[in-house]
Amino acid sequence: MSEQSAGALDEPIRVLTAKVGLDGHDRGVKIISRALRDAGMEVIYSGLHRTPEEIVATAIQEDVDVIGLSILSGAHMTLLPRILQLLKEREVLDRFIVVGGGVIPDDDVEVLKKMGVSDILGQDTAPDYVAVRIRELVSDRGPRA
Ligand code: B12
Repeated sequence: MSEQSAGALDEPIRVLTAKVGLDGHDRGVKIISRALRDAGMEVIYSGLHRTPEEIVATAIQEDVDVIGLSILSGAHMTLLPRILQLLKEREVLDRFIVVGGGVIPDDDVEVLKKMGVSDILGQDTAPDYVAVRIRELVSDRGPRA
């Protein structure tokens, strides 16, 4: 997608769904990817075992609106901050909405939100609600600069 069209709110929302590290739990991310696609979004699924560097490079290259990380390994307090740090280093933190899902304790959710993760939708979240929430976050952001 060109930089021009990425700014318009009537363009389909582009989402990178991703698995980072050794986490092999891919049922949730596949369900969410399908639900977002069914809701009219353009979804790129990273596949398993990506590095934070690969996720950031793919997000930039694919010009997505949302980076959606699915983490059930317990490594969320390492991986999510690392991704935020890489986005910051590349001066693109403001360009992306970062959301998470998986097995993430409530206390950690609060800390991660303070660090810059827009929302975390964990176990038992209805897939349809994930699509609604992502639409809401993109709409709150407004057209891209
Ligand atoms: C099924 C399962 C497995 C399957 C995975 C099959 C697969 N291909 O996915 C198998 C048997 C392979 C497995 C293996 C292991 N597992 Co396991 N597994 C589970 C289990 C029982 C269910 C996970 C699941 O599929 N849930 C159903 C899906 C639909 O839910 P979900 O992924 O949470 O997704 C939902 C939300 O989180 C959210 N969501 C998910 N992703 C995203 C992304 C975005 C962007 C958004 C917005 C939302 C979102 O939306 C989804 C819909 O509601 C959980 C326990 C549990 N209750 O979660 C343990 C669990 C995740 N496993 C665990 C462990 C420890 C392991 C093993 C290390 C065990 C071992 N010693 O071998 C291995 C690791 C394997 C690996 N390489 O990673 C632990 C993790 C502990 C932790 N995080 O601290 C858990 C929590 C069990 C426990 N209570 O101890 N596991």
